[in-house]
Amino acid sequence: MHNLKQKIEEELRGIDFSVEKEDLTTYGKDWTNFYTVDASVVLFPKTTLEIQQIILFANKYKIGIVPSGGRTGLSGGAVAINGEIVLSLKKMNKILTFNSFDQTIKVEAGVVTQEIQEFAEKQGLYYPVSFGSKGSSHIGGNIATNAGGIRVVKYGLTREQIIGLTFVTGKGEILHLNKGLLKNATGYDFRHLVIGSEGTLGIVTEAEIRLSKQPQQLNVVFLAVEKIDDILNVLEKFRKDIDVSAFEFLSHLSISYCSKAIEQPLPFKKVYPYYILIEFDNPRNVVQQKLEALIMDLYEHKTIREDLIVQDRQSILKMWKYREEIPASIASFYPYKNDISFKASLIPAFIKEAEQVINKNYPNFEVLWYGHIADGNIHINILKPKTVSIAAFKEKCDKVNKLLFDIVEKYGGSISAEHGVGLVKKGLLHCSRSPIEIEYMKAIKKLFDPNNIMNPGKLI
Ligand code: 2HG
Ligand code: ZN
Repeated sequence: MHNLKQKIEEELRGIDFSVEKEDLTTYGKDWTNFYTVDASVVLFPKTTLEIQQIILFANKYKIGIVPSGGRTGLSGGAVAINGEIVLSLKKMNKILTFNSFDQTIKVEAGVVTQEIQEFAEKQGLYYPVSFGSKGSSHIGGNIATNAGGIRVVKYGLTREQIIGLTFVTGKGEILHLNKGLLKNATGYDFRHLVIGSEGTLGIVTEAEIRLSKQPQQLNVVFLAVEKIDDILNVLEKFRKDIDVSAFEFLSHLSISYCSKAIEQPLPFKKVYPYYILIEFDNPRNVVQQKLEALIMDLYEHKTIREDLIVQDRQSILKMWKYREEIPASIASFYPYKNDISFKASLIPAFIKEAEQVINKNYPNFEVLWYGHIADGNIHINILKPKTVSIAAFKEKCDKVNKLLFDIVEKYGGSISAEHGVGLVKKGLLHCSRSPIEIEYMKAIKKLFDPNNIMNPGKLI
């Protein structure tokens, strides 16, 4: 918009902003590949009232707002491509209150996920939601995408931790949703509508979070297996006896990229097609016998080939690095990402079918398989060969993805388990949601954001 800077200076007086090119490109995008940033201005509000002012301003001039948190998203949900205002939550980064009786905290939306984990730990409590980008991602972004990560199998998604939200709608109204209550049966729960709405209905400015009991003693078991079916067999047997808090799988190619990047030698001397990382938090003396019997049984049935069991904090962190650092280790290869989910029991059947499509269509591309298999979530990353142009690579992957999503649809899966739809999967939303559902989504968006100010062009 012509004269936007001047209008901001006049009408949003006191709110920090920047039109520097470097800031526009930094704050105008997330970790997604393949988009060209085009942002008009970055605003850095410090309060809910300032955010309300910005939303009213955007409505007045019919200009879009892209909310921007830690910018670690992988679906283009926080990319400005049409000259939007970028609203960074970076300066709303305070932990506001801690209630030790209720075991809850209230935070501003720009607090980094890991800070919440560390704060909880200092209070003798636990914030279980975790993933590789926890050191940069903001809780506001986690809420906008209903972030999942590694411990969903035991503790649930971000959704399960949130008991209250302060939210400014796309019309500029300030709502206090659910007010920190555990039980509240008073009709439509807008909190849950806002969680996962990808900034398309308004902006979360504060959140009340329920903390969990600290795990008694973390243990990690690292296993090597030959087949996908073995992974599911291990899961089934483990779950009978032990309350797992994470159950991840990674293919050999995934761990080899990662081990090089983190300069940590591979955990086993021999090479195996797949590895499993299991975390559980029962005290060792309680599960020791069960664990030994279980591992023995798995060897006897040739379900596993090698094992490593670690218990001290340093070794546990080291084991987790093999999994959590995979995305960073391949970031320079323009990975074409897939983040899909199924009922966990259907995963082997899906993988077998998907592998056929992938091997046939990408005979010369490297494909990495990994993910949080116990909660049904698999990540498939296709790496761009150096000799193929970015545009040709994307075009090819987009085509193959349609075939892959047909299989996802056939197995009743989701095209986005945890990264969100954003720009990347918008055109394929119909693979997971029915036309009636999409119509309702559009109608709800209109109700909260009649001028289509909030993250326009994302999700629907
Ligand atoms: C993870 O599980 C993240 O590490 C990123 O969700 C997944 O890189 C990916 O595809
Ligand atoms: Zn993930």
